[in-house]
Amino acid sequence: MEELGRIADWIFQHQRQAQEMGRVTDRWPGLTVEDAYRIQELVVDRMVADGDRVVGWKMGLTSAAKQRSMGVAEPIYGRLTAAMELSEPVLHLAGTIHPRVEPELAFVFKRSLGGPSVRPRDVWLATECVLPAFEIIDSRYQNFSFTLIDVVADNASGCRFYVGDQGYAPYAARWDEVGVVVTKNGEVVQTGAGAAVLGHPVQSVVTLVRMLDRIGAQIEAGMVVLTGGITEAVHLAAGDRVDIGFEGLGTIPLRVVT
Ligand code: OOG
Ligand code: MG
Repeated sequence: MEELGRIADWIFQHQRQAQEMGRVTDRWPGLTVEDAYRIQELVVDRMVADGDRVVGWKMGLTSAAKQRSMGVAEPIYGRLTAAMELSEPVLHLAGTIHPRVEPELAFVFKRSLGGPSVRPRDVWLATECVLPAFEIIDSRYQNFSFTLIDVVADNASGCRFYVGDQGYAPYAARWDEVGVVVTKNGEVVQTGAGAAVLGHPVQSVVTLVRMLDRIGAQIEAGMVVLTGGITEAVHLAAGDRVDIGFEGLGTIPLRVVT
């Protein structure tokens, strides 16, 4: 639909210029969730036309705590591109609006994975490794405030992500039992465990694959999937030092600079 393309243009401009915007659902009432995912796809098409490349998927709102705090009652997915990936754990605030960081577990795939009836063991067979990671979310909506349709259209608040250097075999840990401690400027600000993500992060991948199947998409070999924030997102400001510790799997030190 032509209208969806116009909405995508509008969101794309705000994302590119890191500019806050009003809710899509206020400006264009009557959009469905399916429309919102289509808009998201069209926005990412524009990034790709600009020279970017899709490298994976992200799941969001996979924990009860996050659903409650954002006022959205179901998991969502978004698209990850090459330009979003940080090569070192340093966030430059230029090009962001009001960024927050979330500890996440990333899955990297050696084989494609799709279909309506994927099970956890199909996920493990297709997984090359699991890695500690973080995501920087930065909703383009004023006050980080949105409905399900708004946040889906805005690529699930995707902004940047970083995947640690050390990957672990799928069976190297009980991913639901991995504890996470987030320290900001020396103070513990969040704690959690892998189980916060739909009971077990593998369930997040299962859910993603089922959602993708509805639009005829899948996880491709070589892709990365962020399974969803393990704790509430932590606000970031210039000069912050945030240590994201994954029990027994190392700590990622994030620095925030202007
Ligand atoms: C939506 C994106 C949430 C996660 O991991 O839960 C997300 C938002 O809270 O802005 O990426
Ligand atoms: Mg996230």
